[in-house]
Amino acid sequence: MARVDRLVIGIFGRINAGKSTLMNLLTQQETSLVDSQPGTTADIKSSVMEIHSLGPVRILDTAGLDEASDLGGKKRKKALAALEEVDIALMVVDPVQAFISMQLEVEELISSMAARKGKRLAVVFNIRSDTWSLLLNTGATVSEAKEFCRSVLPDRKNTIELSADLSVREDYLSVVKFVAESKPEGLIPVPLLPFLNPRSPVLMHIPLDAESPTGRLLRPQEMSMEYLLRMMVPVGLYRTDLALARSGSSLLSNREKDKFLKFLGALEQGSGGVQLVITDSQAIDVMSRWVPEQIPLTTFSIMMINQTAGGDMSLFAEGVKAMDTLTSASRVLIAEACNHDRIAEDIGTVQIPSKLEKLFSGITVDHSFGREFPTSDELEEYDLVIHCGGCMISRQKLSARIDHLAGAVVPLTNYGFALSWFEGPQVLSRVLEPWKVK
Ligand SMILES: Nc1nc2c(ncn2[C@@H]2O[C@H](COP(=O)(O)OP(=O)(O)OP(=O)(O)O)[C@@H](O)[C@H]2O)c(=O)[nH]1
Ligand SMILES: [Mg+2]
Repeated sequence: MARVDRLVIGIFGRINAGKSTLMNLLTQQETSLVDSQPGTTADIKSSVMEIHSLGPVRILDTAGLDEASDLGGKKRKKALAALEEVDIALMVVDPVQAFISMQLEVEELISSMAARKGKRLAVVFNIRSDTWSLLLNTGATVSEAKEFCRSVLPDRKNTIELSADLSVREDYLSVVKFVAESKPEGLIPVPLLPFLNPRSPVLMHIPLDAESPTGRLLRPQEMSMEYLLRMMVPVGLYRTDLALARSGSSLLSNREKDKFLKFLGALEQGSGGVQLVITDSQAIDVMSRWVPEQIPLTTFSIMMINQTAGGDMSLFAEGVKAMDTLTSASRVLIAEACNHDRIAEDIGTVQIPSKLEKLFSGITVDHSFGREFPTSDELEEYDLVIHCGGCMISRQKLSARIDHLAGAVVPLTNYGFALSWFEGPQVLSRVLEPWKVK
């Protein structure tokens, strides 16, 4: 199950501007409810598709930002959170509605927030047959109404715009062309293991703990297997019994170690010897002792976060240094982006907290799961955030989280970094060595 790096396109605007009409035009089906009733869209409506000139995309239809009432406030909060996670913000403006109301607060909010968050803003003027006649009474022209709306754009020269009647499905191609022109530069997906050569073998160490679902491997394991095969890299898969490996009995643990070294030795016969061992982070204590020093070693979690973070792990490498300054009075947040029920030896809720507790007795450890993540204000109370590999969240979502953390000035690291840190500075620098992160 490979993860697809999708271009995320969000549709924003005031209520009744025609946002859902645009959603349906882009998806060529009744994805969102369209109605003359203001406030029809409440939650974010998300649709994934493949558009010929754009590749894989996720399109988000959002609620109008100007609905009064408490419910309207909740809708606005969700829509603005979505704005933080898009690559392109399509702002739908009905110039007639805007001109007649003489209010541009919503458009101003979207434009300034997009500029602040570094989002590409593209304006779609919805020239509707059902509202433009209202302009007649004012004596103004559609061009004048549009010019009025442009006055709130922070970067008028570089903001691209389209004028179309969004209810005309035949205009699909021109709207798609417009979206393609809005696509920001430099969105090239990062290879999973960019430093590998195609000939020498890689050993993947997968301990399959009690939480591993029967019938499939975890996403990072499947993704790396697919990547390695595609790259023509010979792959060896190995499962150690961690309970035996860590047992107090040296007889049992040595027997387990010998079996592993025998397998590794066989792979070493391949061209150039084993170029890398990738392990589940939770087994780094065992692997860092068993894998001979000359063979590079890293973890799936580090591999994943490198890709999700767009190939730049410097923030996580900097953040792990905060572990050196933790005390019993510290407060740590463990953020896990995937939703699964947590049993016995869960890394996020059991393993990392108990290692922290052992070193810093009384330390406070909180958790956030799935799509939940604290706001900048809530983050301020933390001394460190330890994030999972992020294989279930998009690059855009991670980057929005990083923005919140930067706002709160809280260091961020990840499971692979943290579990390696517990094993000491040499192990930490060893797992980072293949990535050339210090
Ligand atoms: N003729 C015409 N009608 C349109 C056009 N765009 C929207 N409408 C109508 O305007 C009304 C609101 O359209 P929606 O697409 O639901 O607007 P919205 O921005 O999603 O509205 P909310 O979800 O309520 O915020 C519906 O009755 C649509 O049929 C258009 O381009 N032409
Ligand atoms: Mg709508």
